[in-house]
Amino acid sequence: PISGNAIVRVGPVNPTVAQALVDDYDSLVLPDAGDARDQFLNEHGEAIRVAVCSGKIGVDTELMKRLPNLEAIVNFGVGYDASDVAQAAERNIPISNTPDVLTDCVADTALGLYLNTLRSLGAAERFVRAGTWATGANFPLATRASSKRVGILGLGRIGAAIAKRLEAFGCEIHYHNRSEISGSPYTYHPSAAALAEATDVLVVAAAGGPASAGLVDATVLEAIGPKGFLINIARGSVVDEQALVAALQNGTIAGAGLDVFVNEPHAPEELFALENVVLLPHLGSGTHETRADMAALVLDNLRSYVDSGELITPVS
Ligand code: 8YV
Repeated sequence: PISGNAIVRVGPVNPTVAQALVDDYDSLVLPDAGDARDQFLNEHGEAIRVAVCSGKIGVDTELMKRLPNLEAIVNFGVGYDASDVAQAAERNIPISNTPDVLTDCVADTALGLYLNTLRSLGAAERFVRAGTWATGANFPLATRASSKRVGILGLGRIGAAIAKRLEAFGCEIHYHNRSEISGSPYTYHPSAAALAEATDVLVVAAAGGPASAGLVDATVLEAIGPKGFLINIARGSVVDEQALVAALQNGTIAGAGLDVFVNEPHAPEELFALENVVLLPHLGSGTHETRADMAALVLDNLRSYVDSGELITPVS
């Protein structure tokens, strides 16, 4: 049996999950840093078999090494790139995530960013609030959002839900994945640059982690071009953030809508003064309903693992 001192919470997690870990499991909580963390790991590291974490702070390389008997990682979030996935695979440590339950909300956020960015709705709202409209000034014209050619970088569950929504806006959908999806109604491109070249808006929906790091680089941004836009609801790491800042400052691309950043909760301060970028605080899945569903799925995975040694939604 897996007892409370074999389960550890790593980093902050959803309040419902945190409470259940205490009430139902009497589990341990890893101190954030310093001597306390070190002492904790010396004392409990060997006994820990299950780690519960989130997409923010996972079981990273160093921590995983200090947990020699770790058997499973239960992750809050569909993305689990904060954990050392390669080491977990080597050690046969399964990871569960929270797919499907958040797909609609993240896709809705992508559409919100898409409309906001092309139609400058955030800047337009600031224009009213600042009293500028009342002076008789006209807000500058924006870019049509309907009937665009949109490239989805990462046509997975979330990418497909974004594509479906964009189809209702009359958009023509293109995509790039590592391999072509047979039977997909959308146009495949063999690289991110080719996708950006063929479309007006590039929407990043790829999983984070080493395989996608820096995929949207200066070359891809040039391919998006001065009339094109970038939307990112995936992970900041998929985009070369310094190249993106420069591209927005120089007009290499027309604009961007960003829910995710490399060093969250910090967005690059150079972007704060730019009107051609919409900045959100990583809220893709952030609704009461979806966060409750994610919490329930995390707790179902933990319960199942404790009772039967099987996760319900392991990542492949
Ligand atoms: C979560 C996310 O809020 O699911 C993901 O991958 O990025 C968000 O839905 C985040 O992981 C929780 O920290």
